[in-house]
Amino acid sequence: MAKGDPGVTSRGRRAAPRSKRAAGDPELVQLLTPEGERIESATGPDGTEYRVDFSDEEYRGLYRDLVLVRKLDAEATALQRQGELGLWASLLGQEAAQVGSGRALRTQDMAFPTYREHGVLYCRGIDPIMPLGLFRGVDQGGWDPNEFKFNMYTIVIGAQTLHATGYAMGVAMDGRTGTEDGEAVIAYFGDGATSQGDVNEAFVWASVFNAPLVFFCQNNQYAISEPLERQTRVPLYRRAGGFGFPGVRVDGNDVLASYAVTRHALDNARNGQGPSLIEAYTYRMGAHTTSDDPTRYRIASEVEAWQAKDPIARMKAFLTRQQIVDESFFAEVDEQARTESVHLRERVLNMPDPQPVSMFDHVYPNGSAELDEQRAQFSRYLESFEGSAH
Ligand SMILES: Cc1ncc(C[n+]2csc(CCOP(=O)(O)OP(=O)(O)O)c2C)c(N)n1
Ligand SMILES: [Mg+2]
Repeated sequence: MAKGDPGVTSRGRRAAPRSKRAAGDPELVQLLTPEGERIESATGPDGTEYRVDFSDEEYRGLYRDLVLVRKLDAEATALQRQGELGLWASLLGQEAAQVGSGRALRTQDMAFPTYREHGVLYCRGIDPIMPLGLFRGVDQGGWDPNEFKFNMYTIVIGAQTLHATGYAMGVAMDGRTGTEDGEAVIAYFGDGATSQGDVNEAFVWASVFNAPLVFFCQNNQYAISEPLERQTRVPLYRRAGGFGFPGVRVDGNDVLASYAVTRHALDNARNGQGPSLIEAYTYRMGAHTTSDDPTRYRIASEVEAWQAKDPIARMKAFLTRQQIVDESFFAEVDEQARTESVHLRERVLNMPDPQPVSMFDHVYPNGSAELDEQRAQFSRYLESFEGSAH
C-alpha cells in the first residue's frame, strides 16, 4: 500500500486540525489524540515538523491493518490457551506502533524484529501463520528474511540490535545509502532491552560508523514484571543524545504519528544521515506472554487508563468524526478479520508435525561431517524406541 509522505503539506481535512503539539506533553509527538482528533503537525525535540497527508483510502487501509493484526493476535492467544501453541507473545495495545512503523518501511528496507513484531511481519507481506508455526514448535520461523526483508524473530533480548547494526554497516559499505532510494534498516526492541549491553554496544557502533539504522524501541512500560522505572531515570529517547544521534518520543498508540516519525527517520538513514532512536510510548495491554500473569504485579486501574488510549478506538473515532467511512465499513472490516482468523485457526490445526531428525537440516548450508554423525546418533536413539511400549 502506498502511503503519503510526511513533510508534505496537508491538503486540509473536513474539520480543522488543532494545535501543533500533543496537549499536556511537549515530549510526545502526536497527530491523533485518544479522542480521535487530528493534530495537523507536531514538532520533535530537534525542531523537526512531523505531519502526514493520507488519502481517505489510506486512512481506511491503516484502520483495516490495525483491526486485522489485533484479531489474528487474539486468535493466536486463544490457540495457545487451547493447547495448540506452546507459547504466544501478544502485541495487544501495540498495534499502532507496529503498523505505523511497518507501513513506513519502503520495500528495500530491512527489519530486525524481537518475538512480538507480528504487526510489522504482517505489513511486510509475510503470511501471518509463519510465527504460529514457530510458537507451535513445528518450524523455526518459516519465512525467507531476504525475500521479505524481515529477519527471523529473536528471543535473546537486544541481540537483534547488534545484528541490525552489522547489517546496516554492510549496507553503507556496499554504497547502498546516500540517495533517496537508498536502503535503511530498522531494529525493534523493548524498554527492558535498553538495559542490555548489546543494545548499548549497538548504539555506539551505529553512531561511530554512521550506520543507516533506526532503533525503534517500543516502550510498553514493562519488561515482564519489571516496570520502566527499573530501567531508566530519564525518558528513553534522550539516551540517544549521549551516543551522538537524535532521539524522539512518539505516541505509540497513534498510528499516524508512528508512521510519520519512522518514515522521517528511515529517510534520514537512507540519505546517509546515520542512525536515530524512536521511543514509541505505548502499553502492553495483555500479559508479557501466555506464561505470565500480570495481575501479580500491576493494578487494574493502570490497564483501564491505557484502554482509554486504545490505538484502534481513536482511529475509529477519527474515521467517524471525519465522515471518511460509514457504519458498513466497520462491519465489513470486522467480518474480514473474523474470516481470516478462522482460516488461520484451520491452517494451524492442520500443520504437520516435523520429523525429529529434520532439526539438523538447516544448521549449515552445506552440512558437516560432525552434524552427519549427530544426525545418525539421534536416528539410532529414536529407532531404539520402535516396538517398545514407550
Ligand atoms: C538475554 C536475555 N535475557 C533474559 C531473557 C528473558 N526475557 C524474555 S522477555 C524479557 C523482557 C523483555 O522486556 P522488553 O525488552 O521490555 O520487551 P517486551 O517483552 O516488553 O516487548 C526477558 C528478561 C531473554 N530472553 N534474553
Ligand atoms: Mg517492554
